[in-house]
Amino acid sequence: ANNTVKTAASSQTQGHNPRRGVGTAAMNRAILDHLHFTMARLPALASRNDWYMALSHAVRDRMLDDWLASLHHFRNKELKVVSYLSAEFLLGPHLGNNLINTGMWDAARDAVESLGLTLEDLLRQEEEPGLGNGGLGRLAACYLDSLATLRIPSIGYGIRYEFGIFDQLIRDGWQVETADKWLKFGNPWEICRSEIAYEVKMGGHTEYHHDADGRLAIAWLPVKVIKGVAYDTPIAGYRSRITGLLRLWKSEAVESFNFQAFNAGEYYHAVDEKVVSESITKVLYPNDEPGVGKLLRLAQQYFFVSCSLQDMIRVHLLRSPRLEEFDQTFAVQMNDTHPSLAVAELMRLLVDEHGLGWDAAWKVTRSTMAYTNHTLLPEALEKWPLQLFANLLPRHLEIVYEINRRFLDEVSQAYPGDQARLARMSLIEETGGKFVRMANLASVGSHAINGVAHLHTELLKETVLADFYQMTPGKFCNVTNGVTPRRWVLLSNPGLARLISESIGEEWVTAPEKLRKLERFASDPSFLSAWRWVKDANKRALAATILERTGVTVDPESLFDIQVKRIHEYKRQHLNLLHILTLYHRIKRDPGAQIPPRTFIFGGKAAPGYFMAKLIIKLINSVAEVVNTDPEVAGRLKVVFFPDFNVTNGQLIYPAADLSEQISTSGKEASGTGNMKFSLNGALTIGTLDGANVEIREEVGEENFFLFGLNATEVQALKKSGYHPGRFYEEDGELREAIDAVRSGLFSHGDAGLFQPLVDHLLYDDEYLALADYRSYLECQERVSTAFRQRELWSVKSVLNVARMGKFSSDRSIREYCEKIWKVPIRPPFPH
Ligand code: CJB
Repeated sequence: ANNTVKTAASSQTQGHNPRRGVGTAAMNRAILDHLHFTMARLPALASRNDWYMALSHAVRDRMLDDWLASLHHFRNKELKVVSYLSAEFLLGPHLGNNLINTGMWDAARDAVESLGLTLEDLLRQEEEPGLGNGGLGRLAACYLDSLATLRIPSIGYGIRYEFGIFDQLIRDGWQVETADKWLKFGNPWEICRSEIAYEVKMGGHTEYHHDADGRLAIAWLPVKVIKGVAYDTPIAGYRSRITGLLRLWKSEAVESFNFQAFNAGEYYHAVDEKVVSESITKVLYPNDEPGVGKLLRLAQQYFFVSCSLQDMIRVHLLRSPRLEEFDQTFAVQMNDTHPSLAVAELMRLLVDEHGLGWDAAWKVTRSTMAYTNHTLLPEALEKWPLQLFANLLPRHLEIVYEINRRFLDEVSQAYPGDQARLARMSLIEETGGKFVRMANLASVGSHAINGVAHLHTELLKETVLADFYQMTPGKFCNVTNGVTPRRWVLLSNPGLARLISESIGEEWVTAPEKLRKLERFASDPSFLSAWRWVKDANKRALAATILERTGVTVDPESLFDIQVKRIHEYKRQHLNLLHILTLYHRIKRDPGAQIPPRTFIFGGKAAPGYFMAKLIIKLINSVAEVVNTDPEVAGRLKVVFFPDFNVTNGQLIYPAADLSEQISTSGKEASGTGNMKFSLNGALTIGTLDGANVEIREEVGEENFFLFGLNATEVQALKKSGYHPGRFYEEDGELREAIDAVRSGLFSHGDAGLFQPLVDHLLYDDEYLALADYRSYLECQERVSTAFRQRELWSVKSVLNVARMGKFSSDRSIREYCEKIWKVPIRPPFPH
């Protein structure tokens, strides 16, 4: 900003405004121009990627007017900016979504066709930016869509990983990870802002001295300084004329050549520096719900938080010189604890670099920051070994100690003599090795703490953050997750979207409560048959892709029973398997058994180091091999593991589901968002009372939801009274039969040892109570089968599911964040 060159044009706030045509002819011209000028290709020699790039550039050009106008809001003192800090943004492919949101789909399709290509082909060319693991990263992406759609000035800040989440291959039934080279062919959606760059210090030590005025000054003498460079991606709101900003940081060496080293002949040393600096943003850690951390991950978290806060301070100073008012410029949301170093870093920037006193800095830090918790799994609560923290961030450790000292004073005043409470609430864990507890840091440094579904927030208050809740109950609130209906219906299920819009108009896209109007069509036979026609077409499309990717032929008439999500024991893919095995045995025993044909589809990645999850993938594939080739169940059961579940594949899978599997142990899934995508696309849910399932069931009606299993209270009680999974095995013949089959080597070519670890885990530990819920799950699945035989009634339930899912739009979630947490006014919708 300070090196802006003054020209006649720069005095106009809107700057140069080259309106670009969005008609077919203009698009056609623009694509050819980009092929020529950007890609330097002759049409006759252009590859599919060349055309994809040319089209994407043409689309991006047309997003820039709105974007540049939107960026202007950051300088408008009247508008608070939402800053969403997240280590993950699982965006999914841009092109299709941008065409939908900007309204350029038809023009682009026609232009592409006039060039002898198909839009479908070019859409397939895009490598999705998989900069996230699963639910948490995808939630961040849905929220960016809603922020822009609701015209709220916002910046998503994160990390530009060179390698995102790994690609999953299945070899011999096992997961094999390969590097995700999403940048291989170039990324037309980002703009590198080399002049927006910040230095980030790491390591070393601190020194204290008195400055000329006798004041105590603190100097942090790092051993390393790394540069973060901004890469900006425009996020189109749905027909809102607002384009949001996603700013991702890439790490670089401060000087790409260290000339001193170079001159001394240490050329390799100089290049090493560059390699080390660039390694910070090299790769996404592929664990969802992570365990004990690694130095590089801590460095990643600090790096992106520091760049983001420095950037926010720069923007704030364009508005006002008073950093005490920082909270009027920004509302900062920490997406889980990954960005929670922001609390200490903002304190450091304000106190050490901008000269604020501690109290003033603490006041503004707290009123700026808010924290969303996404998990109750104790092993997933981030904590950093103290020594590792001290080595990388010596100054931050001092700040954490000072925050802790003052905080524990408050705790002991509120609860005199309660040593146990002090130990639990301390930012430092001292029981067996010292750790910095990031959830405690985030909680202390925030004015608001929220869970992501009603049940999750209640459990949060009762369990992991109980002490914090008791001390400051007013800080806690719930914001149930939501998903964007733009990507997850309009883009991924155009057939359904068209049918809905023809029946009730288009308003539902931004006002999904209007979906309720569908209820009256649930009794209209011709509507129901159109509804079924759409679902069947989606199933046929998925069946074709399954054949292409796995070689398995599935029957689109069969019940598509789908579980797609990360593979984790708490999500209980193995419970699903036990059901499959039981059906298999029932049919073998009684070929006349009344079981409607089912296709079981699984998808999801396992963390590369999570042995049990990988073994579950192997077991799914092993069961598939046996079931799919057994003539006695031919035409009745099929099992498929759909490889490489990601956003792109999700867009194909959710619309094709009849049944959505949401079967986690109650109390373990914070919310779930796949559950929402399925139901919004007309699948019925079989699920436990967990996460957002509870609220989905409330909305769609209990008669339209297949409920089974223990609830969270019962789970806790059973665990407390001493859970013996072996007893369920002994007492339930069908369960025994299923487990014994796995144990006998039936699915492992006679190798009885292969699945032994999984079987032992179930029989002797079964932390997630799969055996306790087995019978209830089976009975519920029988109700599903019965219901599916009455196709008409099933379709009614399917329509009612969609009609009543309005609550789960991410627009509603974002409005709640605005009201309850960010104190950002909700602007009226843009008049279309
Ligand atoms: N979640 O994906 C993650 N990663 C984590 O580290 C912690 C939680 C998931 O976040 C989603 C968004 O809130 C939730 O819907 C999901 O239940 C939770 O597991």
